[in-house]
Amino acid sequence: MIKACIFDLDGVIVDTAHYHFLAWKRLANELGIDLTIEDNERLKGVSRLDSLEIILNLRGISLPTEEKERLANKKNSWFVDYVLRMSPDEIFPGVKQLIHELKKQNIKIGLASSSKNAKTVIHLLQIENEFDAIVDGTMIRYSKPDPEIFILAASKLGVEPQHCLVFEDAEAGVEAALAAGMKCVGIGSANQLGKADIVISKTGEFNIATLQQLSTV
Ligand code: B16
Ligand code: MG
Repeated sequence: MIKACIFDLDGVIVDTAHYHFLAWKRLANELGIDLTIEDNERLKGVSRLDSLEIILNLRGISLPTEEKERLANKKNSWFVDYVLRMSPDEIFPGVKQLIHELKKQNIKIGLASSSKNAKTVIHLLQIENEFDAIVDGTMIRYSKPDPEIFILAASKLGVEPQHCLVFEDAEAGVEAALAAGMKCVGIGSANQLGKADIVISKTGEFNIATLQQLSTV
């Protein structure tokens, strides 16, 4: 039985994934690297420094830690410039309604975002009070595909992992949810997220009537 739904943020609740892409592409271009949309898929759900490492590896570049931190901070300042202009009308259609429907069925609601900016984003979107528990990139040691973030979210919600359903747009996030022993709805394309229990193209398309069909326990 599903007792909690845990939402990823970037790409599931709002399209901050696009802002991450624009900021990483700008940084990559400064380094003489062309970052394609396909390359960007590998950055989704992955921590800031791990994302930079993936970009540098595209050209076999290795840099000292201090320089990597400087570059990651630079990317983050561009990302934050986009974020600070966000407003509640950027929440994907149907997401707030879905959360409200789930709550009516006594389903607990969690947020599990690898982003250290997640709290700023949900504050600007005016949805911070929708969540029973929030885990962000400042609270974890290992980023997705490690299951740590989802295990911590489940424990804060007081729900066992096998009773949790995760909404994720990143391959690394789907892997993390499954490794945590949870069910997972992939948001995006079945080509990339085929390991998820079901894949839908948009979060707002989730049919709440199918919720318990996803559960085997
Ligand atoms: P930050 P999510 C992830 O958020 C993004 O998908 C990923 O692209 C980003 O690198 C990561 O957060 C870290 O973000 O640089 O803001 O700390 O999808 O887990 O909500
Ligand atoms: Mg995401």
